[in-house]
Amino acid sequence: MVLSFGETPLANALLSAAQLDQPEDRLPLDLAFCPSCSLLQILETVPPERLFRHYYYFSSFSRTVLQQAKQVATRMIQTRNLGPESFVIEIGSNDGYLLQYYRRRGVPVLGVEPAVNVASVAEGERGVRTLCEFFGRELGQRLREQGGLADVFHANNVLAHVADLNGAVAGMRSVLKENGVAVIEVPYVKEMLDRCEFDTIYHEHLCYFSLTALDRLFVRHGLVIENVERLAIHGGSLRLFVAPEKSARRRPEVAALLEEEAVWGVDRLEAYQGFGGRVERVKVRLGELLRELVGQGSRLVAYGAAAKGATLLNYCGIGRDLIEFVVDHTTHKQGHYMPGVHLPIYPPGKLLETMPDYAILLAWNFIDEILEQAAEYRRRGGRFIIPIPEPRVLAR
Ligand code: JHZ
Repeated sequence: MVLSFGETPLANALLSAAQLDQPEDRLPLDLAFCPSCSLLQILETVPPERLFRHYYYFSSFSRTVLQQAKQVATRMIQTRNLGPESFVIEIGSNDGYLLQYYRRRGVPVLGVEPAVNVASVAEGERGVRTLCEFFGRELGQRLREQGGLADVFHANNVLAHVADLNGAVAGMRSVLKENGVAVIEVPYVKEMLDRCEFDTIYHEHLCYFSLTALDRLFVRHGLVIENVERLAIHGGSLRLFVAPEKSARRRPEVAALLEEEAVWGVDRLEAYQGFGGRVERVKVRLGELLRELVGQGSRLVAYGAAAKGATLLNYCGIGRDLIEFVVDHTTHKQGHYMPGVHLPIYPPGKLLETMPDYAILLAWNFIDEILEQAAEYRRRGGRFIIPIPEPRVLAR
């Protein structure tokens, strides 16, 4: 065991006003390390049907996410010479934020997205053909039998959510062409530890990946990590290029990062043990800072009704006694309440209407984009608090 958050509500289980006085489920959230596969993981598996059939997270609400999606699609189309004869699959394809860029260039696509409300936006608003199902061994096999083999297979921020990881990777192997490539993005565990990004831990995220753990996973299914890139998105991610064993050529970058991980002790418990203490210190310091500001008569709110915000607010005990509301520009989240702490979610315009003194940036991973949007709030004297890795008030 590395860290225990006790019992917490589900991070994306936003509440309607009518649900506020109904009992809310709280489930254990404990982080543990497995020395035999060197995987950091939580111990509770919430049934995926419950987490993902109706979802509040729409990838297209971030400009950064869209820019990155467009770049990677353009790059894959160019480097792989993709055209009308090619085929691209994405699992966890959300609202079609990525596949739309292939589709616009005439490359046939298929999204797989279990959230009914999100898949319907992909189909209806972006014309992205989407299977509203969970991807796994069986669906991979079925697509293969139907002849739907992929030149490119994307899985962005989805592996951590999958309970049957081996099933999903076996399914991926089934649908990949022999010369196809899977492009996989995952938040990087090393960055989570180094930058104390403890709030990215919640029930949806079952695993926190190192390259070492992923390498062991793919090898088991006849797949090889050919290349790895570091991305800044979501607090620091890895982008892997994975290919079937026979066609794969491993680049030196992979061996170099595996070596780096061996040096920091990726497969030893000691590399993870100090994390719990550092997380506890953030909780204490953030609580002290907020109480001090409120004690001085300041008014506080939060920016970004992110899932990670739910972990942070609930774990740190930041509720209505300290902050007034949360703003978020996702229209689907507005009018709802954050789980556990029951803070109401409003559109960002509420910042200028009410001019609170401080806004805690819960979506710290989009700091540049959000500061740009909130330029007027800052110009009028509003200030941001960045909670991690060390709680601090941002300079004006
Ligand atoms: P954001 C999500 O986590 C969900 P979350 C998921 N579980 C996952 O794996 C990770 O991403 C990687 C809002 N916002 O992306 C939009 C603004 O209001 O950090 C979002 O509600 N204004 C699949 O939920 C929230 O902030 C803005 O300008 O922790 C950001 O949520 C921008 C850019 C965002 O992820």
